[in-house]
Amino acid sequence: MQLNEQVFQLTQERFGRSPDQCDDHQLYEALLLLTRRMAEQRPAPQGERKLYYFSAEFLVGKLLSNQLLALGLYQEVKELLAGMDRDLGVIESLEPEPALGNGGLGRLAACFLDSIAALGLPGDGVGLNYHYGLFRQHFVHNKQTEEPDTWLEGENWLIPTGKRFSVPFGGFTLNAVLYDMAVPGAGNETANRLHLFDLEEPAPLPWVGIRFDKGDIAHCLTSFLYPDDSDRAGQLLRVYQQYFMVSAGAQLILQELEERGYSLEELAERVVIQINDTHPSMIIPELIRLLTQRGMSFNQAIDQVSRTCAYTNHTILAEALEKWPLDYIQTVAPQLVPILLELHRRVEEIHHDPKVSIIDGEGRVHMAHMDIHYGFSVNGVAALHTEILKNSELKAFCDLYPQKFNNKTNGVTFRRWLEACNGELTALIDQCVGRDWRRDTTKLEGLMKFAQDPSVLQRLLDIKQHNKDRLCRLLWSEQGVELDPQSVFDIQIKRLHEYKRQQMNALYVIHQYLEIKAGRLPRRPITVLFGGKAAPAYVMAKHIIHLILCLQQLIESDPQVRPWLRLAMVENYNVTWAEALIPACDISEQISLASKEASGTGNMKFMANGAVTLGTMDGANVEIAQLVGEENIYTFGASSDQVITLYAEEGYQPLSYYHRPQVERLVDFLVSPELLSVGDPASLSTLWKDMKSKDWFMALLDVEDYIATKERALEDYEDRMAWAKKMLVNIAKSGYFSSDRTIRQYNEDIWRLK
Ligand code: 26Q
Repeated sequence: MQLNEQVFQLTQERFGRSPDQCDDHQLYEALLLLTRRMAEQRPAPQGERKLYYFSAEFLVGKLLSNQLLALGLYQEVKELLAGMDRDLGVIESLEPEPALGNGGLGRLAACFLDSIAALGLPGDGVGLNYHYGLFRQHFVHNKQTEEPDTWLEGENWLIPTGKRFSVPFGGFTLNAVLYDMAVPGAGNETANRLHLFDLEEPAPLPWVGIRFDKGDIAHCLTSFLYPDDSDRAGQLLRVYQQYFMVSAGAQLILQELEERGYSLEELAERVVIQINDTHPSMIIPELIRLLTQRGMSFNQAIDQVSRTCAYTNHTILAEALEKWPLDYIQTVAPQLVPILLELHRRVEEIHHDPKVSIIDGEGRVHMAHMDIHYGFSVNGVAALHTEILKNSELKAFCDLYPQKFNNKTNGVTFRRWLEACNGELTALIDQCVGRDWRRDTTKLEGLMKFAQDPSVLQRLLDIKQHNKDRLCRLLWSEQGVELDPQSVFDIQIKRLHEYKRQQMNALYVIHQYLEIKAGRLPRRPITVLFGGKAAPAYVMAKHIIHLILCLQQLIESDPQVRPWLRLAMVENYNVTWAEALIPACDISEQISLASKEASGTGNMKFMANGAVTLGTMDGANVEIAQLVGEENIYTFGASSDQVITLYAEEGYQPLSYYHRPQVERLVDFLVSPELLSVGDPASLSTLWKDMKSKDWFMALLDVEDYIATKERALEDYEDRMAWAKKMLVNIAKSGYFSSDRTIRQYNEDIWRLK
């Protein structure tokens, strides 16, 4: 049946009317149902080995366009709608964004699923179906508030599978109900699955905001991603979530193994499990438990599991490395305790170094240590990050198992992060180098031929302007924020974290504010945009949001400053906002303290969309700098070696930097009468004191270099043709950062699927 006939039939059946009589919501629903069914009907890719990608987060973003593109229906649907005077963009804007992730780790998992499917590899995701996501962010009195994100209302992308697995907790048992999202491969006829487990009887909305009964596991386990873990109940809930995900996932794997006609002894040959950070690490003892329960010897089970599991590390921040007290596991999944003790004992027997122990002297289980001992691969997510893991953070392990360590520099899917979000740039690229870059993104290098071509350079500038205009309209209609599209757009969008140093960017804004107040105007108006959520219990990150929002209010209400400097923080930053912000960006802020940002992936998306990076030599910025050359990136700040030495010698003293005259007045502005008049004095002064006395992520160390470098970038921006050339080089060299490349490397070195 033709597509238009199918749509007709659907709307008739469901709404009793023809498509052109439907409102946008009805058309959205009809397209969702049609697309979901077509994706669901695609066969899975075949192979002798199958990958299961376990992750606490899958930040998939809106799916309608994505699925239509992958199914090859995008153009047809667009034209069908246009024929009825309707716009696919408007219809898709009605889709709620699935709230199944927080930041880079979750978005990476989504890009990986997209690439795995596009490469036709058999690989499914495994995670949880959070009913209210992380939270929906609002700003009230210049502070973040949190509300449940009710993305599941109405029709959605979940396909009920009818599969159920029973998960035994200490003292009670719950059924895990399986829902799937189809992941159709772009350019082929197959589809993988994202498996999301849920409770049988999930709770209705929480009482107030995001507060709920954390002890009511049977109804609240899948309510939120990363529930507040500032108390014991919250920490236990996270362990319950993790065990629920891996126990049900492990049972699914063994069921599918059997259905494919293989024996348990073939597990390692037929299955590979990628553990995305340590949240799914309990899959190791759980699989050992299930295998021994089915009659395999303990030694054999360990051997199978160790040859099946591979671990990806995404952080070196000590506080983000999970260590769960053994008594939590005793409460949540007591059946794992003897297994963990035995895994630990075997390590102790051979290695006498407490640095590599699984269970430490305080009875805490180091999840990453277990993964490294009982997995066959450990990878970092950018070259520098992997080197730091090998040479310092995990050196003791690397000495034991050098062959396990490998690097897989992150990547992003260009189908979403260029083709879908930046149609005009895509069309220009097609004109310049043809369409083949979709298959092999390194073909974007063909753009280098046009580095001196004024008409191509001018078109790059025009497209950027067009995207800035579009963003301005959206910010105005959605959030009532009015911006100047002729200004320079300087954008920092990412999770709120001290190491990412949004506070250092705020100090730049203060610098620029004071300059304008003193009558020294910038060459062109500057717009600084922020977006990001602070974890509900992360107090310092909330103080930083408060600072940014206070600065926004101060600047907005100052007629002397407002024409020259604007600041806006996007409310409830998410994938959908990123898709509008990234194509509109001139300067991409990637300013983490060197050594702390494992990779970053936003940096790659910005680059592919013609933004120029202003960044430290951290994470994948290092690789970006190598690729584009120093004239096409603005780097500054202490090197990772210097930072690592400073920490080791406890040699950083913020006060000595604070007392520099240029720095002191910026920091003191936090408690100036101007800012105190719009903000909460307690919050501002806490941040002010912390910056002077602790400044754990060394914003004051780099702030002067940062300001000077940003000023240089803004100066260079005025030579529009020279700047356009930098944009072109960035786009041309971005092909390396395609997640298709990353996935090919995972497959060649770790998964070996075909
Ligand atoms: C830790 C302890 C207890 C509970 C939760 C957590 C926790 C939660 C979320 C730890 C880490 C995360 C998220 C991490 C994350 O998003 N990491 C990012 O991963 C990206 C993909 O590799 C990298 O590009 C980023 O550099 C890295 O910050």
